[in-house]
Amino acid sequence: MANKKQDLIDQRLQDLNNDGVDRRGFLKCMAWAGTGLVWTLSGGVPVSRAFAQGAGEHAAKGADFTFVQISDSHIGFSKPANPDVTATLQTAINKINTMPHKPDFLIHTGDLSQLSKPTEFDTLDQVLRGASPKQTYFVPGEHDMLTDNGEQYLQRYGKGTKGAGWYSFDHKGVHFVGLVNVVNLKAGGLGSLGHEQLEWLEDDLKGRSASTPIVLFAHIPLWTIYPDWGWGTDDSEQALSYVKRFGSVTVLNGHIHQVMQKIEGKVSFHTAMSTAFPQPAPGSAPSAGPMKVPADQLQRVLGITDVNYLVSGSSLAIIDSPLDSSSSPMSGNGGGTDMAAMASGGASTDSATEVKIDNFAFTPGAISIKRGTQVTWINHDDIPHTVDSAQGKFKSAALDTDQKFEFRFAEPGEYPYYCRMHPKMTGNIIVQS
Ligand SMILES: [Cu+2]
Repeated sequence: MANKKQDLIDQRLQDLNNDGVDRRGFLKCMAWAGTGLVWTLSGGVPVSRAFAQGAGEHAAKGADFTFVQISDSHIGFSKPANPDVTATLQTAINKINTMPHKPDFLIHTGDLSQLSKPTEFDTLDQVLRGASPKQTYFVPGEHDMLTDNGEQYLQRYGKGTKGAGWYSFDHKGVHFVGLVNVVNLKAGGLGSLGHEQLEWLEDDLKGRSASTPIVLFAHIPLWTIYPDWGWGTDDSEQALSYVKRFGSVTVLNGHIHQVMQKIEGKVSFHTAMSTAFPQPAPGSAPSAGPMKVPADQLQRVLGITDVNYLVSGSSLAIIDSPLDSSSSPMSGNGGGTDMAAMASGGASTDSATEVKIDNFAFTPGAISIKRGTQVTWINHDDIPHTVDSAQGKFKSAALDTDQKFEFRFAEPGEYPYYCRMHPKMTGNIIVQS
């Protein structure tokens, strides 16, 4: 059975590697691993081509400035998909430090930590202190919002920002906007920017010349990649409507731990690799989550994104570099990937009072219980989840692997709930009278 699933994943990878276009012909290019892409915006016509060795240096030559995006470092994660995420972040920083061109700054697009623990943020800070660019611009991921609704994140990384941590700045003629789409997520929904932030964004962009290059960055993709896994943002259309009049817009996101790109008019969308662990391609596995690859393959599916800006010619090049690019990219060769998320137990005879969290789902998803029953949720995933009442009646802490949450239902009624980190995960409890 595992082989069937493996075959499916391999096939999917192969399809994507072959034509780089998904079934809907929607994506211009999707580089799964070990490949990079140079984009050139020339006279408003975007041209993309796969880049060969050395293209990175070529693109950087003559660039007005460059910066590097890193993402999803998940400091604190220690599961089999990558037992040492601090080491791979360090490798990423080393790679940045030895680039032939020195980036002006770094952008970190969120999930700095795994569980928002002070020690995790401390470790991240310590590694980043060794980076040659001294400035890093951050936006939070849902993993940075745990325990305190992001207060600690704001104290550490959000000084001078608005709301939950959004802000803008200018660099050598380019206007950068950091957006936050991981707070106040609603049951069943996707990432969300919210009314207040959208108002601010509209105001922030107002009055800027249409010739100003714009870079938007946020954790969850600002385009709908795969809604079943929550890979999109509910109100991103509204945000994008404010940048329509600009001649060059670049949108940089993380969250999905793999490279995807799309060009729509003057807007280039791009997601970055993680420095911690890969995730499956959309729909190629039962759920999102850390994907275990053979140890010698890991650094080919982790990486950084080098963005080269030629302001004068309104030209940009985005180059994804895996941490290890020493040999050919990983391909679906049968001996390859192994879904960590699949290693879950099969059907068993649970009592109705226990709900498992497996593969980003509550199982069983809906239960009917007698009043007074205590329900226990247990997280079997390698990723933390929460159990939040949609009506505000109960709310768990972030549950790491094997951690539990219990709640006794004293009153009859219906109790829909969801995971506040992954709002597509929903469940329902019906308490009989
Ligand atoms: Cu979750």
